Amino acid sequence: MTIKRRHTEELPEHPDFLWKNPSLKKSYDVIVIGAGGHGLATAYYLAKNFGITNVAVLEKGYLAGGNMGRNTTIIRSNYLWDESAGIYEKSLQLWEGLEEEVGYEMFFDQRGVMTLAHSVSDLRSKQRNFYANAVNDIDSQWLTPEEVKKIAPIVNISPDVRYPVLGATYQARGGIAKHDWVAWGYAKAASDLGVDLIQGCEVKKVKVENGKVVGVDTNQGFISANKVAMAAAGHTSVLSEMAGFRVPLQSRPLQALVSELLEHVLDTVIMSGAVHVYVSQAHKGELVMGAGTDAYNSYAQRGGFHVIEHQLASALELFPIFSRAHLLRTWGGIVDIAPDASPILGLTPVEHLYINSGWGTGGFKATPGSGWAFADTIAHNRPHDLVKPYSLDRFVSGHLIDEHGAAGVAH
Ligand code: FAD
Ligand code: PYC
Repeated sequence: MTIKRRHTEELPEHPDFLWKNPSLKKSYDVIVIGAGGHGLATAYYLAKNFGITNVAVLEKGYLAGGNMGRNTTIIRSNYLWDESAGIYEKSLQLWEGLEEEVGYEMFFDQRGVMTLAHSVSDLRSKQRNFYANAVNDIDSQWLTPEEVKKIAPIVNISPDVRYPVLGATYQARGGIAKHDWVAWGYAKAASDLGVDLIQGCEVKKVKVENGKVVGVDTNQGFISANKVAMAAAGHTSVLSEMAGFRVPLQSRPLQALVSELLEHVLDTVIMSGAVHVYVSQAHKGELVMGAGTDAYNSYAQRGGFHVIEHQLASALELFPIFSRAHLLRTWGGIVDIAPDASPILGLTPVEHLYINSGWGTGGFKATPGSGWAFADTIAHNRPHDLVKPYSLDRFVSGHLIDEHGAAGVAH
């Protein structure tokens, strides 16, 4: 097999409605901070499922300019613990009907996700995951190296490499979607239902009176609200401090890259924690790859080039064919990571202020499920059952949900 450059038609440009800021009102029922996937999905489900349409989504930059437009779009629900199975599987089920529901193309493509095992301990931990998925009715298969090769002929399954392929889990319902289109789909649907999407509006202070949120100070002045929902991945600790409490989150750079456009060589998604790479081939033909987080905290939305270099060197061992591919661009996003690598969701110590954070390296796949369950939590002012395990209290009670092993990416 050889790798060949591809010349393809460009996808259409950004839809027009994205550039039209509606005028900001003085008061809203709900303000959502952050127009990433989670904020937009939350606003959409508030309007759609609960008829709450006096909602503003405030975004300091532009819509989906944060992690939502920077991720590698891997979707799956094959996590280890029951709590994770609950929310990620709900999310995957929503993905399965989402384009039809919101009436917008998102290029959702269930091409399967395979996670490789390279050592005896790796193999045991992946098999543990595989059995846990079976117990939770999450579809998953165990693949031998030969079966890996059959699905993805470009994988090197030689036993003579540093990290030989010993087996893999495979979730056939997993896959990818086009992240910016997902954001635009949710944005358009929310906007059509009456939600105001305000770009260039930075929240500078969360205003609290007598223990209850009353609104936010922004670069466009004070806006009052009955309820405020934080969906500002990477910046949740900053917002929480504005409201007077602290959260156990670290903000870390996570990088990814794409190659030039290539003819099709890969029909599935492949992840390898040990080799430190995950890869899929986008619809247009770029190879989309990422690695683990950089080792320091930052808000700079970029990372160290040595991380990318290391990642590509490792990738070549698994995919020798990539040695002919050219790098087109690299970028970074800032993800917020909790000590157990699971999200923090639900109520906060401030009345009517809600938190949606800590999705770390894995929140794209959770976009529909998170928005759906968060909207329900906000509408009823109590955590939805899927949200309950992810409360801030778990760092006091000790009921952690350690998903480091299933994160797919080193934290
Ligand atoms: P964001 O898009 O970051 O939205 C938060 C928004 O809040 C931003 O737009 C920001 O500008 C805004 N904001 C912050 N502070 C303020 C303020 N004070 N006022 C107003 N607005 C504010 N997940 C997966 O499931 N699969 C993957 O393959 C995957 N790959 C990834 C690869 C990379 C390189 C990165 C960076 C992330 C990846 N993720 C992946 C993780 C996923 O992207 C995130 O967990 C998820 O996008 C976070 O939720 P969000 O979309 O709402 O965040
Ligand atoms: O959570 O599956 C994941 C993932 C892959 C790459 C980054 N996150």
